[in-house]
Amino acid sequence: MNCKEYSGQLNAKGLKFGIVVSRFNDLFTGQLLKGALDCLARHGANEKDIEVVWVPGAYEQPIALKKLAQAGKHNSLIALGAVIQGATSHAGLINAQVARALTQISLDSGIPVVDGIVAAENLDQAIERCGSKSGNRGWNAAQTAIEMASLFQQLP
Ligand code: INI
Repeated sequence: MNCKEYSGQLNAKGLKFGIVVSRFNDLFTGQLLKGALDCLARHGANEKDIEVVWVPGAYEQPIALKKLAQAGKHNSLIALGAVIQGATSHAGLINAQVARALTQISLDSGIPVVDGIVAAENLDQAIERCGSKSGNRGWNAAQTAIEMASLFQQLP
């Protein structure tokens, strides 16, 4: 079959990224940001093409991402946060709301929004996902953002 296929490249040169990162649990989100910036740099992104926006917590992520999406300056947006389950159901409520909102912003704006928010049951799980045993979720999110930005440059 001679079909036309589209697939994003892992080359970030010339692509513009917006990163929204939560201050809440910044012991972890700082590591996610470090991982994301490292990934973008290693794939050829230019520092001047990356904007980082700090928000108080995961709950504030959607409104900040929506503002960036409306500006239309970025090829991909990345949400970085760490929601860690505590004694109450607060974390679970935040996770459900925020994940749904990120999807909606992405669909409404047509700009890829990558969910790099770690949802952890406890501190150990958060540690594992923020630069140790299970890698760095920020690095993974940035890689997805590069691939999607590249793919969207190709799609008609
Ligand atoms: N925000 C987080 O980013 N992670 C959490 O684990 C968290 N917990 O568990 O409470 C959290 N709460 C704050 C929330 O995101 C808002 O900033 C706050 O409710 C003000 O709107």
